[in-house]
Amino acid sequence: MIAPQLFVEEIRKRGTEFFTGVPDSLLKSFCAYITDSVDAEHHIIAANEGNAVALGCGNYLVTSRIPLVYMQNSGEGNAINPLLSLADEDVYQIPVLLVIGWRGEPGKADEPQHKKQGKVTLSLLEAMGISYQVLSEDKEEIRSQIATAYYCMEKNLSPYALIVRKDLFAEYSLKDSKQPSGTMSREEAIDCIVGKASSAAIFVSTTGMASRELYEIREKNGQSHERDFLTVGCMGHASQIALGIALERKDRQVYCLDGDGATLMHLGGMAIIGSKKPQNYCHIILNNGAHDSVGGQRTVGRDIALVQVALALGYDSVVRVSTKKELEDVLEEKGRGLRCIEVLVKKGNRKDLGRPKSTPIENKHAFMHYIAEETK
Ligand SMILES: Cc1ncc(C[n+]2csc(CCOP(=O)(O)OP(=O)(O)O)c2C)c(N)n1
Repeated sequence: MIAPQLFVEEIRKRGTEFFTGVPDSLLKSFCAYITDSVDAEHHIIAANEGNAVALGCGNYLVTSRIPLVYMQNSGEGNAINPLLSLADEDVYQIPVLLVIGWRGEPGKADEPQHKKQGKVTLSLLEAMGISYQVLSEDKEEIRSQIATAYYCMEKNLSPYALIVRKDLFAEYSLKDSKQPSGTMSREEAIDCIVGKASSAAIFVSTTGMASRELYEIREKNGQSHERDFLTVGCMGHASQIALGIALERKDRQVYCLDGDGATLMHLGGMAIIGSKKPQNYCHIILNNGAHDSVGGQRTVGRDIALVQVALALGYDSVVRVSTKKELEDVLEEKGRGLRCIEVLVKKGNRKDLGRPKSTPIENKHAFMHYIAEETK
């Protein structure tokens, strides 16, 4: 294992002073260390990985120093466009050091959504013409890998990737791990929403713990999972999956259980929801001010007025709640049209939280079968 301090110091020695990205569980210690050791002007947790590449490029344009952009390999997709049409050596020639967490590395056990991404992580870089190395566990070798990366970036003026395997970084805990305000856990809030919803309501839940919690709540209640679409991958898109469903099935109430990080990742989707105004759509944003599922790194979710954004984008009714009683009361109100309910929740999850026992394909079949039977 490698101390994140050692890695970051080695990078800084080569002139990098700007860090941005979207957190990943494999990069948890690395993210915690830069949060503690880099000032807030020079470490920015971006809304999505494409934004992070662009932000890094902006910094380069005025400093000529190579920025570091970190991400989970799931974020490669978001980053492709700015990597190929901005930073690429055939376009603006901007060197960017990518640090990519390799979930789903072939041969290692992981969730289905990570397995596919893990399989294509390196070949996606190859297709983009981005050179890379998989980081070694040996300190001296890492130093020489970093030296090679900087040599290539400076010579070719193009991005370069360092790939991080599971358990590469030694444990480092964030010094400031303050809890944001909130009385309920995310799981308690979901339990309450499921309890108040009609048995025919459809749920689309976001990436990370929220989907796992929804699954476990159904198990606990002895309910089936067929009304739930668990968005296990594809972070930031649950609200649009729910929109696609809600527009076609106006006879059913559709709840989107979103996270603040996921909402911010593709915030533009809310404008489309607001413009379509599905009256059967309830957008619930479980706001813990953090990317809780991958280590609790801060989002700006608690610094901005998400419900005011929803209102400005055309939602009919918006409300922010922080207690179970407030949440129960708003869920009981009827006839509110397109709604956005922001629920302030605490960070953290149950330590013994399980994972769905059925596969995404089984879930999809059960969901589609249930909806089709209902229409008959
Ligand atoms: C495109 C992409 N980037 C990053 C990730 C890694 N990831 C999974 S869940 C998560 C955090 C989600 O945060 P939020 O929506 O606020 O929900 P919370 O975990 O706080 O409940 C992240 C960053 C991912 N799955 N996909």
